[in-house]
Amino acid sequence: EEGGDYYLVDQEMVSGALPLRLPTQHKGDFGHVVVIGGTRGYTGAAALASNAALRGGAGLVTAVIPEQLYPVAAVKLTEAMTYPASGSKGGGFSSTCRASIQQVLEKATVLAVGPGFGQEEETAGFLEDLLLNTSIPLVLDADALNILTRRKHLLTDASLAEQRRQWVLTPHPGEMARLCGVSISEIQADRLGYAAQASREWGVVVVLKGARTIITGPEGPLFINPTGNPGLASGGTGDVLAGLIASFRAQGLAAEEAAYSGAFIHGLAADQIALKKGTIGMIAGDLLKEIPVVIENLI
Ligand code: NPW
Ligand code: AMP
Ligand code: MG
Repeated sequence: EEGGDYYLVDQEMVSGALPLRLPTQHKGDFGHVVVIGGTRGYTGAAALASNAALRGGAGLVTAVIPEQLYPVAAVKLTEAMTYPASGSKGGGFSSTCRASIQQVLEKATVLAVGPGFGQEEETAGFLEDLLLNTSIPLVLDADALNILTRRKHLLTDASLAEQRRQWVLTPHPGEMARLCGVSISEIQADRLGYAAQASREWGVVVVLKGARTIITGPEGPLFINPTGNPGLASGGTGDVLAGLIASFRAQGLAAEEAAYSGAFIHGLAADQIALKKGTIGMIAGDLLKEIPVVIENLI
């Protein structure tokens, strides 16, 4: 591996990063995660990310959903708040979205954008408008990453360099292949190399998912997450991870710390479930209830 060492994420690093709760603290002390996603066919992704943010300990969570789908999301989510964004005709996010959600953005500690976000041209316009006009810390996942593939300047323009220091990108190998313009097998053959290069070139924290997730920031070092198992190979588990990383970010962890703590706890939740119920038929929603138990055992 070019450029130096890597470390395994371990329990000590994660427990050292996690916030302790004092007896008098209230929900305002634990950050407000705003999840932006959940288009037609994918409202579950936004719900999973939102609930993961709550299970990770965030004080408040709001899911921003295109207005046509807002009632669906409001039924799915109880503890998380929901907020409609002005939609496009097709039910996706539109170029007028940012103005329509200004009130929510003002309250956000961190944004998690991408789970079930869609990648229509209008949606891409909204994401660009958002990225150009906010300095809020971001977790960018799924469709947000596919849009970045088409609007690469958002990852390379020097004018956004300062904001990008607050971004965590969470690609799976397919998304990483699109972002880097190579095949999935090329990514998998040099996971450490591609993660390091992307992180350095774009000045962001990269979480390259898949068995043995890699986490790295622009200044290094590289971390490898040892937790997790093939029970995670089912729809929605990545959406849970995005919400969990956003949760830790909202509670004051630095981008890199939130990223490796999220990956470690997400995998450990899957490992605990596997001990009790095996890996086959594990679903993303199973992780949600396990996350608080894992955190409790770590701190
Ligand atoms: P293959 O098949 O090997 O060529 P996409 P998506 C590859 C939402 N969801 N190792 C693999 O390629 C998401 O949030 C909503 C190697 C695979 O076929 C997004 O918005 C849900 N390869 C949207 O759906 C639940 C790997 O990538 C391809 C790999 C689309 O996201 C599901 C798939 O990637 C989903 O989360 C690995 N470890 N992992 C809901 N309930 O609402 C992935 N690949 O085409 O980007 O599609 O990830 O399903
Ligand atoms: P996504 O593809 O976005 O839904 O994300 C899938 C999540 O499951 C990521 O956190 C992956 O690291 C994790 N995952 C998938 N397959 C495995 C595996 N075989 N071993 C460990 N983690 C996995
Ligand atoms: Mg995903």
